[in-house]
Parts: sequence; structure tokens; C-alpha cells
Amino acid sequence: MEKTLVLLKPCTLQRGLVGEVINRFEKRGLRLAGMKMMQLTDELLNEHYAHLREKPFFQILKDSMMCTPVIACCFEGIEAVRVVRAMAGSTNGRNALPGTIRGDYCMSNQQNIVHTSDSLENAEVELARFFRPEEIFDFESSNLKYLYASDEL
Ligand code: IDP
Ligand code: MG
Repeated sequence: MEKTLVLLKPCTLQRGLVGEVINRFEKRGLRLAGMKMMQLTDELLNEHYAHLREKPFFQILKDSMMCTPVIACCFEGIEAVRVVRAMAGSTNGRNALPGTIRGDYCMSNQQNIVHTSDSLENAEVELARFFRPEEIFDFESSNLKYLYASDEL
């Protein structure tokens, strides 16, 4: 099964949406395999958002990610990277479809509730960036045979 990283951004903590957002992933059937609150640093964000370092909004983005702690989550499921990314919706909340997390909870291109890994390769790199190996838990989900058909497992 795939594991992917979700970060609940400072805007989500400030707006009291932590429970609702985690609830969506749980209800979908993703297994919460790791979760912790952490204060991000400039150094970590330079790595995490390296693909955006030339953008004019880079410093504003980093500041917005450091203004309070974030909550880092690892969710697991079959094709979890793609499923979680689709649940987040388009980057710009104003373009995100209703029914997606961003489409239901935000109006911003930047204060957009969650970070989600965009590929399996990046999910592995990002999970290693935010979690130590012992902070990811591989317990078996008791409802697995009701979440998936036997030939999917
Ligand atoms: P993603 O979060 O949907 O994967 P990325 O392109 O990886 O989008 O950008 C990372 C984060 O940078 C976004 O979630 C958003 O907070 C911010 N961001 C991306 N594009 C813009 C922009 O054009 N203006 C302001 N902030 C942006
Ligand atoms: Mg991204």
C-alpha cells in the first residue's frame, strides 16, 4: 500500500478545521499511520518548497507556513498518493471544485488548508523529511476486508 504526506497548514489550525480535515481522510478509508504537531523552519521549507524558490511569493509562503505549528500526517491506502491529492483539489482554492477540501474550506491560492504529496517518489522523500522511521506505525487496520475487495489487497 502507498503512504503519503499531508500537512495541515497554519491556516487550518487557526480556523479550527483540523478535526474536519482529518475526518475526511479517515472517512474515505485512509489509515492514519503517523501524526505530529511541529514548528517548521526556514531550512526545512527551503527544501520542501525548493521547486518554488524563484517565485515572487516564496518568502510569503514560507512565512505563512511558520506562523504557527503545522500538523503532519501520514495516510496509507491503495493508491493513497493519487486519492489524497484528488481530495485536496486544485492549488488555488478559488478554482478547486466543491467537494474537495480546498473547494469546500478556502478562498486562497496560498492559504489552502493542506499540503499533499504529488507523486509516490515525492511522498517517500517528504515522509522521510517530516517523520523519523519509528514515528510511522504499521499496525493492521481491522476493517481492511470491508474497505477493499479481496482481489485488491
Ligand atoms: P500544491 O500545494 O497544490 O502541490 P505547489 O505548486 O506545490 O501546489 O505549491 C505549493 C504551495 O505554494 C501551494 O499549496 C500554495 O500554498 C503556494 N502557492 C503555489 N502557487 C502559488 C501562487 O501562484 N501564489 C501564491 N501561493 C502559491
Ligand atoms: Mg506541491
